[in-house]
Parts: sequence; C-alpha cells; structure tokens
Amino acid sequence: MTLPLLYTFRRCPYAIRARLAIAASGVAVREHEVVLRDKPAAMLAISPKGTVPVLQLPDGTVLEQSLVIMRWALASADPLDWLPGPAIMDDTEALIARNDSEFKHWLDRYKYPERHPERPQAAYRDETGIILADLDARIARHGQLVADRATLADAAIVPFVRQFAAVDAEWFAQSSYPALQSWLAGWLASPLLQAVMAKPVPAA
Ligand SMILES: N[C@@H](CCC(=O)N[C@@H](CS)C(=O)NCC(=O)O)C(=O)O
Repeated sequence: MTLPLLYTFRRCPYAIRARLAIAASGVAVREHEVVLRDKPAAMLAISPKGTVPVLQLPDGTVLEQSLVIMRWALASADPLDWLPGPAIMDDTEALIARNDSEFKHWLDRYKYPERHPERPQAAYRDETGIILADLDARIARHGQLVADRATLADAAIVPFVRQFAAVDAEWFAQSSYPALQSWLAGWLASPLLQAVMAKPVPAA
C-alpha cells in the first residue's frame, strides 16, 4: 500500500505542527526530510512555492499548508479529540491567525536580530509581551490554550513558543509567564512531541 508522503524539516515549526497532528491521528505517512537549501526536485514539481511541510496523497492530491495538513490528518482520525467543536472554533482560529502573523513576525526578528539591525534584539522580544501574557492567562484559566485538554490550537502554536523560548532560555525561565512555562514544559516532555522531534535517520 502506498502511504502519503510528507516533505518535512525537523526544526521547522510549521512542519512540527503538521507532524504533531499526523502523530495524534495515528495516520501512517512516509517522511522525506528536506534540506532547505537543496530542496528535492520531486517536491518542487508538486509544490513550486518551495516551503515545507508538503503532503502528497496516494491519489496525487497535494496539501501545501501546515494547517491544511493538520486538518486532513485529524479529519482522517481524531482519537485525542483535537479538532475544535463549535464552542472553541472562533478562539482557535483567532489564536492561530495571530500566531502565524504577528507572533511569527516578531519571533523571526528576535531569533535573527542580525538580519534586523534597526532595533535591539530585546525590543523584538518585548513586542511579543501582550501575546505571551494572553497565552499565559488562557492556560492559567483553561489548562491548555482554549480548553481543559490539548486541541488543535495548542499543537499549532507550541512549535512557535518552543522556538521563541529557545532563543534565550534563561530569559524565558525567569519571565513572568508561569502558566506558559509549564505548558511548554509539559509539551516538550510529552511522548507525542518527543516522537515528532526524534532525529531522522539519514538516508543511506
Ligand atoms: N504557510 C506555510 C509556511 C511554511 C514555511 O514557511 N516553512 C518554511 C520553513 S519553517 C520554509 O519551508 N521556508 C522555505 C525556505 O526556507 O527555503 C505553512 O503553513 O505550511
């Protein structure tokens, strides 16, 4: 049986969220670990925009956005009940939209200050303060971002918070977001995130 083929990159937060949803669904896929500076011709042939993740289904359908891949996986099977019901749908969409626009914008500048020398690195970090405080308050209130259990929103956002926290782990550890810190620690320790972050076996 031919399995869907996922073009992925281990540390890419978009690819991580796709792998998380695939792992949560239990749907089997093959993975192709991409070298971003040398993308495979077969991937560019089906998805010329050249970003990962990309998922090619056995019928030839190509899914080229991480959120589309997440929803496809969870529509196939959702044993952990990650797909948001109507009560949390608006919150889920708003949180992910803010993450993928505003938070990602400041994260890129905080992570690569040398590419954005107009402002000091800490200024970029400070721009995320309102978002971090909101995430922290949500987790303190609900347990996870939008509910008392992990859902699509958590899986879609945690790879970006992981990346943010790693820029300056000492700063993150002493920051005033205790609920966010323990939420991230819980995810990092979870078998699901650990499984999707396992180092890929180099191709022979
Ligand atoms: N909107 C896309 C964004 C994916 C994306 O930007 N991925 C980055 C890696 S994290 C990428 O492939 N960049 C192309 C490159 O670096 O050449 C999605 O949600 O899948």
